[in-house]
Amino acid sequence: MNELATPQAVTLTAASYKSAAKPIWCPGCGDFTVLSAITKALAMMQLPPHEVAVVSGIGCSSRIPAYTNCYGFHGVHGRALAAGTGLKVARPDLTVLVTGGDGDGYSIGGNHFMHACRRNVDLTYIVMDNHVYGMTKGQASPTTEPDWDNKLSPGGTGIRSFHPLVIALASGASFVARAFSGDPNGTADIIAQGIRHPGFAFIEVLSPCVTFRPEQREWKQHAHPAPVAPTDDPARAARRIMTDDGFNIGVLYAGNRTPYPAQRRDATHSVAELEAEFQL
Ligand SMILES: Cc1ncc(C[n+]2csc(CCOP(=O)(O)OP(=O)(O)O)c2C)c(N)n1
Ligand code: SF4
Repeated sequence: MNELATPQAVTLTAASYKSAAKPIWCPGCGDFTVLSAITKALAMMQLPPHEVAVVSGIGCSSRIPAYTNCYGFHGVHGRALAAGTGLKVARPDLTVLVTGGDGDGYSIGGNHFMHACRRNVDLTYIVMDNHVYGMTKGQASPTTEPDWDNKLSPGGTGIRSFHPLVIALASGASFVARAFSGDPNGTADIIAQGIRHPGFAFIEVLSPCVTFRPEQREWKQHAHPAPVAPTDDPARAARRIMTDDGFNIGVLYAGNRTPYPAQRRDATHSVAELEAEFQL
């Protein structure tokens, strides 16, 4: 009698999460290491690719879903959180990562950002912040320094920068962290912590645009581990973040708000019935 072979557990590595598509980012772009950090984090957690969905908007950084072999959704500029939140509420069994840039998330998508923090749906939002619109060739974004002088905004915009970490805290995010793409292992660890944290986890990754902000290559000299352990007190976290040098890397706030209680429900109407209601 033939004995049935015992199924062997397959160990997933970072490579298990990479698709065959070759990234077309500029050589040296920080987004390469953010992609590696995401795949490392998923491997650390041994999450099967078909149980993970990566959702994005539009921008260089928003190309991430195509480079993984998880479920992916490359949507509309600024609407990644709307799609990701809806997906997680409908399919709470999936691990949902939402990825994108500072233009996508804080400019056109700024309203969704605040309300996603407030809703506290259990997903992880990874923003590759390079303080510029990379894909559309170097316009100022909400996180651009007011005195950044370039040919599209000569003399600088003169407009105060948006502070995403404090806005996330004030809006109710339950996990707030800053990472640096130059440290892929540290970034992977922070992403894994964000995935494990119940509720909306916001991870701002400083990710240089070497083409339109070549001076950001110097960020590697400035980035340093946050000198204190994460707090669960949002007021203390806000004070620390408002007064740090912008390069404290690590989990800065890990709170305990109860996440939005997503529950899988069976559809009450078919698509055909819904379409019928809109017939003219
Ligand atoms: C509705 C809409 N408005 C504007 C654009 C043009 N657009 C594409 S990407 C982008 C900004 C990208 O910047 P960011 O999100 O910071 O990503 P990066 O390319 O720097 O990674 C803009 C304005 C668009 N595609 N759709
Ligand atoms: S333009 Fe900037 S953000 Fe876009 S791929 Fe090149 S370096 Fe990266």
